[in-house]
Amino acid sequence: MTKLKLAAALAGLALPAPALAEGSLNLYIWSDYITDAAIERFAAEHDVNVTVDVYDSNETLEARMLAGASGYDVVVPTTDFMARQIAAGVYQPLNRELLPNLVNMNPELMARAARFDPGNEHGVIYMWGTTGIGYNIDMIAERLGEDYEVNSWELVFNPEIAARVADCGISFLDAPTEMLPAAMAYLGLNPESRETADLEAAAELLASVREYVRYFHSSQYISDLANGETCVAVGWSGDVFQAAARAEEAGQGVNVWYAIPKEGAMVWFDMLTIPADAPNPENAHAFINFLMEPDVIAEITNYVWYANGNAASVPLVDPEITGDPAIFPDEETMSHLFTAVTTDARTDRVITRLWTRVRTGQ
Ligand code: N2P
Repeated sequence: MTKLKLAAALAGLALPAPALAEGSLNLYIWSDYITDAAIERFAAEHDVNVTVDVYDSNETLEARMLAGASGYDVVVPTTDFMARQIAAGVYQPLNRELLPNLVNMNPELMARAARFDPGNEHGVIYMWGTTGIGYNIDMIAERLGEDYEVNSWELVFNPEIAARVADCGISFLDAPTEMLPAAMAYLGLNPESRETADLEAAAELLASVREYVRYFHSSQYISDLANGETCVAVGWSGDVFQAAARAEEAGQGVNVWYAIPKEGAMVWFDMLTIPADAPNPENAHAFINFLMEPDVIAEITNYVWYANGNAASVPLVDPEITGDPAIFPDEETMSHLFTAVTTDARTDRVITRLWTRVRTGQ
């Protein structure tokens, strides 16, 4: 808020509607995905009031977007969801003239994202990562033996093994389009298939371990893993590393780590996009351009532990992060990764029906 606006607000004066485009920016983003420092820096440099709301599922974001008039200027869908939202007219094409920092982006990664958005017309990669297994090293060793290596989905999908660790707390993501393909990978099915029979087989597997799952939630697990409240979480790479970092800082002897299972894991890209009806499209572009400044995005990666899509930022990222194949997958790890697949309305209904069954255990 400028001094003038602050003075007016304190005096209880009604402010005229912001006449200048630089008035505000409303961001809707995944929880635990950006730093306050970055938001404050953008607000100060651009003299803009920034509001931030958070979500932890693509389904939640999609419902807001399809309802329209969300009031948001920048939102961050994952590529598979973004593709069908683009088809539904939810996002505006980006104005490249307002995004000179696009030159900093990694062309190979942007080409991957372009499979969901030809020409990268509507989105820029924010962060990307994998969906794997977060775990408490000591609690697993106590239950499965010092030699047990966490490198397979069996830890959560084999009922005999899951049963042995259930007492220290297993959580699953409340994300059917990620949990079902993970189960398919474990079953040896093609995890990119969306055939009803394959989805059903996956749901049946998940139902068979349901009794060992303490909860389904897509953000709670960060603090639970960090505090030792739970010992296994199917979760997103950076979130698990955030849990590990928090645990280390707390110094209570909780050791958390992350594994990309050998049967394969999903790699996904989260995209910066601008809703078609964004109230402040110029600020939205300015913000996306700001997030493509190498030092800005490197600082965020250093805090959220997700790989970004900005090639120019890599030298500024903590070597502990760039050197970790679980965060910046090497060729070998990449070869085990499968991608998210955009589903149509019919398949969506199948997935929703199966997921209800999995969650309720019926
Ligand atoms: C951040 C989770 C973002 C990853 N908490 C989901 N695509």
